[in-house]
Amino acid sequence: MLDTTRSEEAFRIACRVIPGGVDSPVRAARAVGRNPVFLARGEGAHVWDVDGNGYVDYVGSWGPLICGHAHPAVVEALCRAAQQGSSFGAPTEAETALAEEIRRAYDAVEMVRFVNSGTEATMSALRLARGATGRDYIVKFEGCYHGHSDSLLVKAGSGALTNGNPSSAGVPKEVAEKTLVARYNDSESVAALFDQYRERIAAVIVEPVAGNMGVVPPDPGFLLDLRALTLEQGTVLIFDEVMTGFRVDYGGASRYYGVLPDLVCLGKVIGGGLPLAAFGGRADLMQGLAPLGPVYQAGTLSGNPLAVAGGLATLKLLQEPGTYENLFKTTADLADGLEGIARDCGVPLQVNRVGAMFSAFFADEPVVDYESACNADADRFARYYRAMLEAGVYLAPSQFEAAFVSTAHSGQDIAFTLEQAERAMRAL
Ligand code: KE4
Repeated sequence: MLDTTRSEEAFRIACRVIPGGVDSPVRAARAVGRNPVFLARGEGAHVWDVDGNGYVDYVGSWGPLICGHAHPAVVEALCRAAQQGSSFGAPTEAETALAEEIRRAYDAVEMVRFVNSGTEATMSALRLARGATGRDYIVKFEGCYHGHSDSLLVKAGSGALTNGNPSSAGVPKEVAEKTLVARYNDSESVAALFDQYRERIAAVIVEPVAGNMGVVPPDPGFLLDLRALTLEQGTVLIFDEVMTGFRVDYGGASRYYGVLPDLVCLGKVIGGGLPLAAFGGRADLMQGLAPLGPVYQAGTLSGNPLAVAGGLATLKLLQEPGTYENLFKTTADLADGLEGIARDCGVPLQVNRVGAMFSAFFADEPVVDYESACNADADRFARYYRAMLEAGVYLAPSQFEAAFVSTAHSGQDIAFTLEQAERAMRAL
């Protein structure tokens, strides 16, 4: 039995001063029937909680730590930057360097603006699209999550879905009704909205690989259909690559699937574990931003030197030869291993994987959209989650989240994980 005495005490104290004891709802682990463990340290592919229990980590801070915790090159870059000062609120050459690296990696990106979170990136990209087109309606997809700005907390995934409130309270009706919801992997549902709201839709925003209903890859042709429909209608196509960016390919899902959006939102990996995100794309759109254009967007800590240093160090590591081949092989070995174990144990399991992210759904049928994701057995997942945590494997505490592999995950880590998964599945 895992001794989590100190975590329980820490959680009790936190709950007195932080709502739910957490600064982000998914961390509360309410859907998996236990209190969260409080983490104290991370190194490579491993984390340790305040009771000293060690775990192989597949959350990686929800995606940013693609090179593992406390990578020496990232720590060194952060220390070096910190010694020069933590923030200036003025332009720095490092921001330009990171912007140029993103432009080099992303075929769709001509200009970039840095912000502090994925929420800010998607919120700003939508405002830019509305400003550029003069239109108010936007299209998102059921089960996709793009952060917690008002327009996007409609039929959202991730924690909103996990906690059973995909459409949040507190969003004015007038705002929510401008958000049209289509079905992921269903181009017809998008075409129908375009027919109904002809030339009134400013933007379509999509996770090119859905990660917030669990991992659901795009059907062949789905992204191309969105590209064709939006081009025809003069609608801005926004790829939300906050999760997939630099994770499914160094050029993101955009390069992986060969579809160019008008705008792309990035986050997580590009900050290397510090608060940094970005939106970028066509120069003619991006030049609509203040101080050049009429669309206002700003941020005290945007492009923060420490976060930029973390991002530059991380992207440098990702450019090392063989990095993505190894990441994808490690992910495939784990995903294939889980499928094999489930088959041997007679447990219905669907493992969706793209690049270095995957989800194991306790489901009889393939998970190809929001509806089939919701049919997965969340209770069985909860039992699996608790068994894996007890065994020293740290997973995202929700069936509707992705698991993330890093360059730090070793063959030994994968073997250990599969051993524990077999024990857990035999007891399900
Ligand atoms: P942040 O505002 O949390 O930095 O990013 C929002 C966001 C935007 N777009 C996508 C595709 C995302 O996955 C996210 C955030 N992802 C969640 C995990 N599914 C963050 C974890 C959390 O909410 O605590």
